[in-house]
Amino acid sequence: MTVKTIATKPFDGQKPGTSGLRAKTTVFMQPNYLENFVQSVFDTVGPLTGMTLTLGGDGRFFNSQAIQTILKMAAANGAARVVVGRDGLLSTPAASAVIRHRKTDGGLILSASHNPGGETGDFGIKYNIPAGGPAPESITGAIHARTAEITEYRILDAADIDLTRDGETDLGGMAVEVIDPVAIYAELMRSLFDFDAIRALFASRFRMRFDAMHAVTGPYATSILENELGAPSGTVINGTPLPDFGGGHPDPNPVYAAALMAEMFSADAPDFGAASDGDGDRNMIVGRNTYVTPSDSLAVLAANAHLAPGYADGIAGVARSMPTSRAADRVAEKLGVEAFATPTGWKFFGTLLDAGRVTICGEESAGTGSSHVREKDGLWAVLLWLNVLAAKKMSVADVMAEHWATYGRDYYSRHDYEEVDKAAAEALMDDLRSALADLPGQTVEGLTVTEADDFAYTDPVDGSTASKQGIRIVFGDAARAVLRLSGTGTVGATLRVYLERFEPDPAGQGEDPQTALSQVIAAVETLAGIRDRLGRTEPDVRT
Ligand code: VG1
Ligand code: CO
Repeated sequence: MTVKTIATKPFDGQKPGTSGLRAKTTVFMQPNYLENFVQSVFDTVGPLTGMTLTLGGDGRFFNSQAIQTILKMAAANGAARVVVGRDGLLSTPAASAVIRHRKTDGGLILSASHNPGGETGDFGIKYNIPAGGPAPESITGAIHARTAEITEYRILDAADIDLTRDGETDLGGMAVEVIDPVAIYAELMRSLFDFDAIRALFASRFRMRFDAMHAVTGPYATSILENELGAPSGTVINGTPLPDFGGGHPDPNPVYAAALMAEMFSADAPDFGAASDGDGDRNMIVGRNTYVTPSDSLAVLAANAHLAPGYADGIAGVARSMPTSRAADRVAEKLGVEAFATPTGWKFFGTLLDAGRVTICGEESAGTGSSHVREKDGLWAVLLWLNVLAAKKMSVADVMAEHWATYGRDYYSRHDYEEVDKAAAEALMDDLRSALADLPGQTVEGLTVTEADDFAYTDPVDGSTASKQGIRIVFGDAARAVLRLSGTGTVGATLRVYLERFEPDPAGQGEDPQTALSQVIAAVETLAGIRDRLGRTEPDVRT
């Protein structure tokens, strides 16, 4: 087998966003596109000599081909070993668990996560560091710089490796080790949760529906929930990963997981419903007739984590992304632990988790996780909820009512305007940004602006900084709106508007969130002019 050195030219825009490099699948399939990025990663974190890497993806279209290419490139770059999930599959949290458990020198995860897949969908790739988390911006910046100057990449001239069977194969002097994608992850879950209590819950009349959305969590959920915890077969639906996710949009929110929502709000609804995204790091939690907003889920899990054996000693602190509601902060205050607000994207939690400052982290985008790995973890959140329900012997609705009675309720919703004109969206943000200084004191739609800024962050552990992370408009103690542009989309721009209002009085906690937030929604419209500027009358998604 010979190593080939292939001449190449840089592609524009190989810049990792909120979570890795994402682009249309057809863009990734152009000759040299994937190869350039992978070589740039290897040049940045290498030389690979003697290194072991973890490799896997969410199974979307082009996953298998990309895995073969990366294996041959790792071998040509001198890596000692690559640990790869069987059939090229690893959920994002499982990849993080494998990196940590096997102490590999980081890994590559192939996924565009919640973005649709298939030939006409999206593909993506990211590098995770040896701690198991997404590379911080210092590394992604260096990788991007490298992509702009690359002239050649190295690849082994070899046949494809059989990844359908566990075991070890030699690839030009590098070991390719195929592992069960579920085993290490399942072992970790067993160490954190009271599986006996959850088993007893399933043995009672408790019914659950888990929608894997034809994405990577299918095998994980089937193995853990049905085979190990005794949930009846059929609990997991859409459990076979498909290259195009069955044509769906694998984003677990009330709009894209509409079928699960309909079932959970039907006369014969199960007790508990959940869904996960393309790469298994997001979760949606729904009780019978009760949708749990991700910001609330984070707060509930932080307040109740001690009920699970893995967190019985309590938690060190809680971190949330800035646009996530402040519900978790109130829990942290009551527990007497630190609370942090970071920019959007899991990579910003890494330093806090590594330093032991926080145990539980979460984002309003249906991402929750803990120090057990360095990624958000969909099935972990589902299992912690099950553990909490088993311990409290309460319904989801009752858990929420109790939580709000104790801490108050943060009405919350995110409105997404997807694939809008990029220039128009940027102009909207720029104009709002330039008006920020004049906003405090103004009264809009009956709400008075008390603070307005563009979120900037200094990491409390390593001092690194990030600016322009979202425009915040605060209306007194209770209400807040945040606007930012997505960093994961691949077409045009996506505007995210995050809306919240705090209601301490249980008598006022039973409203529909869209109604409860109507004043904030109207104020944002007046200040930002979304309808006119983006030519949209309605958001595409309301969470
Ligand atoms: C979105 C979410 C963010 C999340 C990121 C990756 O980013 O808002 O909270 O961390 O997706 O999630 P953005 O820049 O589009 O708002 V995943 O499940 O796509 O890896
Ligand atoms: Co994801």
